[in-house]
Amino acid sequence: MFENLSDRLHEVFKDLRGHGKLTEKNIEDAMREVRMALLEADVNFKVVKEFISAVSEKAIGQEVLESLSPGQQVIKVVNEELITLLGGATSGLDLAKRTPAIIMMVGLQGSGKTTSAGKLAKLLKKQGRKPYLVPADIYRPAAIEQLHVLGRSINVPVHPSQADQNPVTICKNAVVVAQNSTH
Ligand SMILES: Nc1nc2c(ncn2[C@@H]2O[C@H](COP(=O)(O)OP(=O)(O)O)[C@@H](O)[C@H]2O)c(=O)[nH]1
Ligand SMILES: [Mg+2]
Repeated sequence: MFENLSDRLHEVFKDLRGHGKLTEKNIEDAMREVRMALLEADVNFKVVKEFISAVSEKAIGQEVLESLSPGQQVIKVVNEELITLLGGATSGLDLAKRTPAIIMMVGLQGSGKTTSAGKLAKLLKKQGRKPYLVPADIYRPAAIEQLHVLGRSINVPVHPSQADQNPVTICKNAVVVAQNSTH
């Protein structure tokens, strides 16, 4: 998202070389681009509205730092506000307690569980762990197949769940498979 935003802001500020203050007009143009980038990333419109007003308030009248272009400076403010919005502190996954460590993804249909499971598996694999993906959504058509496709693309094994099985049974069986696996 930041790369996309950088390009957009570069366009907005390309005529504004050198230093000076960020003006209301610059900010307004930049905020239009920020708003579009956030909405395109599926951020809730109310959150976007509050976010834009917080960033505008912070950015208007700021001296442009010697080392930054006005566009970069706005990106900096946006970045700082995004960190505030998402919560400044992050904590890692606590996977050390038991083997296999189990992560259950819970959420409404279409909220991004399968996609996030794939991303997590890829990350954990990179960290030297041995993820095992377990599709347990027997309701959404092709949800199981979707995880298999993802698993193949990141080279992570996927449990052979069947849509006519009970999700609890699927998960219990999968834990046993993971316990006995040497992959
Ligand atoms: N823009 C965006 N789309 C996403 C993200 N995560 C998932 N999606 C898309 O949202 C749709 C539903 O995601 P999926 O992982 O299948 O959701 P699930 O039903 O909870 O498993 C798919 O079209 C995904 O490509 C994300 O972080 N950003
Ligand atoms: Mg899914």
